[in-house]
Amino acid sequence: MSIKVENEVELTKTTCPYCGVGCGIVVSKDQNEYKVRGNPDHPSNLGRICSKGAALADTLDDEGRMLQPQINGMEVPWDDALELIAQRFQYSIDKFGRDSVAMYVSGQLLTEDYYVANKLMKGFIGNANIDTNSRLCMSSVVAAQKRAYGSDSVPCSYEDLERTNLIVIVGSNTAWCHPVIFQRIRQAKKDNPGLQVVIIDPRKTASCDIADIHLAINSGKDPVLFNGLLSYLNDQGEINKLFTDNCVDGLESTLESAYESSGDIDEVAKICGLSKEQIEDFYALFARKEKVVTLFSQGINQSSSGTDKINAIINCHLLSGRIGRPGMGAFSLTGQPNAMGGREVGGLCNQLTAHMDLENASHRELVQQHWQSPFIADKAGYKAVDLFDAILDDKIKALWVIGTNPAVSMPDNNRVREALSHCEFLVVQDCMQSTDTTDLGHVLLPASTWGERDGMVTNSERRLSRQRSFRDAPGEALPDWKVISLVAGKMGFESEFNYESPLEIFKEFAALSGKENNGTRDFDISLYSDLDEKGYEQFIPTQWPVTFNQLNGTKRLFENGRFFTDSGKARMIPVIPQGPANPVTEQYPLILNSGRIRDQWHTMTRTGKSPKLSTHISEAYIQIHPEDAGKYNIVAENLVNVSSRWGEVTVRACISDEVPEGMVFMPMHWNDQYASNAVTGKLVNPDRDPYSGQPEFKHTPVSIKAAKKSWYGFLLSRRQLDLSTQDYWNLNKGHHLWRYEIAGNDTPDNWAENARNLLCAHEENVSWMEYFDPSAKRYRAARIVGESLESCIFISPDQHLPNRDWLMALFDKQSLNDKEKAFLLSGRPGEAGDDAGASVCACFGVGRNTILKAIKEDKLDSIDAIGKALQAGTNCGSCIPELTALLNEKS
Ligand SMILES: Nc1nc2c(c(=O)[nH]1)N[C@H]1C(S)=C(S)[C@@H](COP(=O)(O)OP(=O)(O)OC[C@H]3O[C@@H](n4cnc5c(=O)[nH]c(N)nc54)[C@H](O)[C@@H]3O)O[C@H]1N2
Ligand SMILES: Nc1nc2c(c(=O)[nH]1)N[C@H]1C(S)=C(S)[C@@H](COP(=O)(O)OP(=O)(O)OC[C@H]3O[C@@H](n4cnc5c(=O)[nH]c(N)nc54)[C@H](O)[C@@H]3O)O[C@H]1N2
Ligand code: SF4
Ligand SMILES: [Mo]
Repeated sequence: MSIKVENEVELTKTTCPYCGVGCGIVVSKDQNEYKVRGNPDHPSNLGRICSKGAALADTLDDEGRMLQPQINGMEVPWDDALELIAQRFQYSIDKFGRDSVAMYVSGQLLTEDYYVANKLMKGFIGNANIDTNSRLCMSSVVAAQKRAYGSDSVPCSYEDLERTNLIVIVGSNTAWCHPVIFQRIRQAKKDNPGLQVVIIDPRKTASCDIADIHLAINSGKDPVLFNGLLSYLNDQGEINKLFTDNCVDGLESTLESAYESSGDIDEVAKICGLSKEQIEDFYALFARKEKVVTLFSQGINQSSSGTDKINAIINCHLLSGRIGRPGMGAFSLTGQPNAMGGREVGGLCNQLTAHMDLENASHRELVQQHWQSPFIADKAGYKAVDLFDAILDDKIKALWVIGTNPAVSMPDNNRVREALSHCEFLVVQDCMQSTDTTDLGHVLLPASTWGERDGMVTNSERRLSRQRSFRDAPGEALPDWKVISLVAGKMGFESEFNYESPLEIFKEFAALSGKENNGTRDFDISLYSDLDEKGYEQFIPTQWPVTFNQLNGTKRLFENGRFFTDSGKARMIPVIPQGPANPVTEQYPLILNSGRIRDQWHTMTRTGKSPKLSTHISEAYIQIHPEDAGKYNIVAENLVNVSSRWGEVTVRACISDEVPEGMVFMPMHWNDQYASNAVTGKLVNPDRDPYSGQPEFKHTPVSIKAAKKSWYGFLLSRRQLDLSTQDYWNLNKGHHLWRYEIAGNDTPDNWAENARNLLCAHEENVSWMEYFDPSAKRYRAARIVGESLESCIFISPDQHLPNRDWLMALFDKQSLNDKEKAFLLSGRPGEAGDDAGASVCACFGVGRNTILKAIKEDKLDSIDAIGKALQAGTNCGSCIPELTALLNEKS
């Protein structure tokens, strides 16, 4: 633990556990209350944080944590669980061969955890059947960068965003997914009026708030756009001859294929669904501004041709020499907090540790020697989607899942669930007791998590930072590296895994990175081979490579024009744009695009616990264009059945022209813990990129149909209830309450009895208010205990139900006044002004109606004015795009 005491308050400097921005944060503990703020000294965020970071303290309680190892649902001592895992893994190896066991791990592990897992699998168990959720996220970037640069290197720094004149954001909703980078760009625009921003995304997202140009490109057509740009740059003489002559291979063939495949600007415009003027403006801007950074993320990576798409972008930077200099480069945003660290330790099944190659015999020898291991894997293992297929094919008999929730996050999810259920021996190591994956595990292992664990992470700009613990893990939870090492010990490798601390592991890893390196491999952190306790404790966030020659790390790669290919030159890669693997059909006419929302993290195991974060968007939904809604008879707020060849889910309709006609969008977050049937992955096709194996999460053909229910309703309760028997339910954590949206196929005979059953409200001495209109089939009831609202239920045969916000706010009150009681069952306050509306600013809990009212009555005309009047938007700034939209709405 690293705790400093200042004015009696304990302070810990650590790193946020969410996105790949990797913000430094300071946690303070005053008596028993934790507070979180941005660390002004951390170079990646300079004190800023976003709504998720700001709400981290809400996730620190022990509710829902896994506390004890379990075998088939029975709590057992650690030793029994470890023994069983070692035995069952050994049994599989002996009986079915060493390829019959596997691990599936996560970009949210710390570098030390990740290193130890890889060492165990690739060196001691002796196969490369260890893959990670980074396969779903970063693997196409790895493949594309290796093709272009000879190494998986991200050339840029965040600082380049402040030193550039054009930022092209492709397939990234930066405002919601990398919010602090978005804040840096917004500030950079203020400081440099010459800085322009182009957003390329089929949807109009919150990120468009800072866009000078938004190109709402047709799904998947980005390589056509970038091939067109490549030919345009060449035509305009924007080729950097000095650079391409000396530093680039593959120019001619790449140009040739770009000319052939993309045609003239008219054709590019047609294919991309954009106007000729839009394309010309974008191309001219790129050509004119020498300093260009292209930021990209999952709208590019998660595709059946993601690797090519990334190379199409890199090609433009190589041709124009816009790389290796301040303010320039193709910049991949990493998703998870340690997506980059995972690649450093060789977390993918086709990598070897420290950016070495499985196919390279001398690399294998070097790693094996460093590990003193009996084996070294010499061929790639199963990539994520194949791994679950291999379980169904009975090739994998035992699987150990650590720090990821594949029962929610994998594509073709019904099949993955089938595989998890089919697996003869499934170990799940997680910090939470109930997830869709732990529910299927034979052995469950409690892991410590953020706040309790110590180690290293690397962010999008190659910056290593420390996560530091500041509280004890609950129950018997242990750090991941410890658990893996203990199992290794039980398998007979005690002396090679007898680590005492993460520092010991980190030093071993750092030493390996420098071994016979001499500048031949990009990843080198050998300066840390001798790091001592104090150095590790006081570790200053630093960008790799960091060696005795580069003591302060490295801001930018390729400054000398040398790359890590055999020739030392970068490679341009000819890209022939491919269609999606599964185009839309008559039966499935709409494209399903899926991704993220502002305030939830992945499968919600932690952010779902925070009322602050759960009020922004409270229910699983599908975004549908008004024309499509009309075409398929879907009305706003309807429940919708969404079907694909792979599965079906039921979610709420959100009708919006922010998604283009022909496309629907669904968030990836909801799962069986929070909704009856809303796992987006159940719909997603299993298609993947041929080079990287990364799945196509952004394009699955689907159909939509209104889901007719005989009644709809909602229920608010101070106690968590079990509504799993309802036909439709969606759970959401509010302040002092649980909110359930419900709907049913059959109308109950006796509503009063049914409501009491749902609310578990059978006690006598509570006051029970009820309203029932049998002819209109409307039922409403509230349960008052003492003077405070304990629960309420509202049922209707249609979607005409009162707004939930005012009722939810009543749960904040210790006692209701007479007026509130009188209006309670109408679901509306006596006066309109009393309803704050849906949450917009998560930090200060400011609602939509409050903001709209203040804009109108106090004549607020800017973000600053709203901030001064209501505080909204003044802490993390994540809601600024929505405040802008509200300002525009009133005008
Ligand atoms: N709030 C929040 N932030 C997160 C996460 C989270 O769960 N919640 N997760 C983190 C992780 S692991 C990751 S990987 C990142 C992901 O960060 P992002 O990649 O920014 O997030 P997504 O919402 O998956 O997708 C980005 C955008 O791609 C667009 N898109 C879809 N198809 C296309 C296309 O054909 N072309 C183009 N140009 N765009 C397209 C989508 O409309 C979407 O707006 O976020 C990280 N940050
Ligand atoms: N439809 C759709 N699906 C997607 C995507 C998409 O865009 N659309 N994106 C994909 C991408 S990019 C990603 S990265 C994945 C993410 O998907 P997952 O990795 O499956 O999602 P998480 O919810 O982050 O899962 C992390 C798990 O680790 C647990 N955990 C937290 N801390 C610790 C710890 O310290 N130790 C251990 N052992 N466990 C811990 C959490 O409780 C949780 O169960 O989803 C992918 N799936
Ligand atoms: S941008 Fe937000 S979620 Fe990402 S690291 Fe920073 S505070 Fe955490
Ligand atoms: Mo990701």
